[in-house]
Parts: sequence; C-alpha cells; structure tokens
Amino acid sequence: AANRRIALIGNPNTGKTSLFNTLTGMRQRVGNYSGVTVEKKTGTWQMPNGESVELIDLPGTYSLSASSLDERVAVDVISGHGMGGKAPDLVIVVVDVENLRRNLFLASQASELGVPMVIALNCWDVAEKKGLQIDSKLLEQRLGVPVVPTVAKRKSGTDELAKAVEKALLSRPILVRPKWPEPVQKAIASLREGLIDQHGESLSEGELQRLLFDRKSAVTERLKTASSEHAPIIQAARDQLYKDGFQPDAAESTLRFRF
Ligand code: GDP
Ligand code: K
Ligand code: MG
Repeated sequence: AANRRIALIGNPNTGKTSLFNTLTGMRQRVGNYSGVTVEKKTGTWQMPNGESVELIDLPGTYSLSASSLDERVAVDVISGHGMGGKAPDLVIVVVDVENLRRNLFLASQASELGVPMVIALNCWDVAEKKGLQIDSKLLEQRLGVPVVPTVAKRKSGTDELAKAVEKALLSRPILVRPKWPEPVQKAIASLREGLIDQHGESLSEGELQRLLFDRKSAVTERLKTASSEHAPIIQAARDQLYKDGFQPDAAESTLRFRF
C-alpha cells in the first residue's frame, strides 16, 4: 500500500524545515512541483508505531489567498490537486508561539479544505524565555485539534508530536470553523449550485470559499482551463456578496480574524 502522506504548512520562518529535518533525518528528496520553479521537498518519517509516512515540507505562506506561486502550490497540495491528485492524510501546521493570531489565520483557512490537522506550537523555548503564558491544553479544547508544544531546532516535543499525529490519523480532527454570515453562505450556495450541481465540478467547501474570496485563486485558475462557463458564475456570486454589503476581497480576513 502507498504510504500515507503528511504535509507541513506554516508561515515563513516558523520552523517547518527544522522540524522536517528532525523528523526525516537523511531520508529526503528534493525536486520541483510540475511546471513551476517552487522547490518540492519530501522525506520519509518513521513513526514510533513503525509506520513510514511521506512528509512534505511546503513553502511558507501567510495565507492561502494564492497571490503568490508558493501559496498556489500550498492550496493545490492541500486540496489534493498538487501531487498525484490525492490530498494529504493530515497537515501539521507549524505555528510560531509568538505570532499566534497571524499564524492561526492560515490554520483556519486550511481547515476549510477539509484536511485533518495537528498544530505544532513551535519556538516554545522562546515563550518560556519571555514568560509568555500560553495554555496549550485550553487552546486544544477551543480549536478542536491537538496542540503540541515543540522546539524544532532542539528536537524537543517531537515524540509527543508523533504520538498526537498517530492518533489524529485515526480520529481525523478538523479545526473549528467560523459560522459565516448569511450573505457569505448565500454566495457559497450559489457557487455550489452553479459549479457543482450544474457543471459537475468536484469542489470542497474550502475551494468554493477560495473562489469567492480570491480573484486569482489556484482553484479559479484551474477552473478557467476546464471551461469558459465558470467565470460568469463566480463573478455573479462575488457581485451578489458585494451588493449584500461585503467587499469580496476584504471579507475573509475581516471575518476570519474576528472569529
Ligand atoms: P521555516 O522557514 O518555517 O522552514 O523555518 P526554519 O526551520 O528554516 O527556521 C527558521 C529559524 O528559526 C531558524 O533560524 C531556526 O534555527 C529557528 N528555529 C526553528 N525552530 C525553533 C525553535 O523551536 N525555537 C527557536 N528559538 N528557534 C527555532
Ligand atoms: K523563528
Ligand atoms: Mg523552510
């Protein structure tokens, strides 16, 4: 059977590569994503239970709004269009403990793509040094996914992380999601009706959100190639959202940060 696949995502400079190196050791491969110059790093992670999983070190991104090639690759991989048409079994979001709010924005976006998640609360040493009081257990309860303090550059917390991941591969926890205001729900519903029901596109809730909120999303680009009939459906949903009082390009960050 093919190995299960786990992707590391996170803002730039949060410790993803340090964690990747710690978990995979020398068992690494470097290449490129097809058609683009973004570096693709994969490796084999030997879990404590003996299972070998494929670990992917994704490029650092602040959001999944797909304004850069790195973000586009991240969205594609997480939503299962990037590597062999299969979404990862789980993502580990590497979060910098000093920038929780900004880092959790990305985690929140990723959860909408339906992928199970574990959060590595990295740079825990910095929190301790600076006396930051962060209740990781309470955070875990509020977010609904495991939260594990780590110090990636000192290999600390990685056993706990591995155990949390082993469990999460079975229980498949999804980060808690916002309840969107009525106009957003309506716009998403019209996209679903137009693209999925009428055109048979296979899109997740999170991909519909990317279409609604990002004019140049990875999903938009992909659909454009599939059919010229998709663009007017997307435009109509965005126009409707605007008429209902939400600027489509700004709505997501306002609403998600509030959440
Ligand atoms: P990436 O950009 O997310 O891949 O992050 P890197 O793994 O390249 O790490 C960025 C910087 O943070 C490097 O200088 C690391 O040594 C440092 N770093 C990584 N993990 C930790 C950690 O847990 N604690 C501290 N203090 N520094 C870390
Ligand atoms: K850092
Ligand atoms: Mg890196």
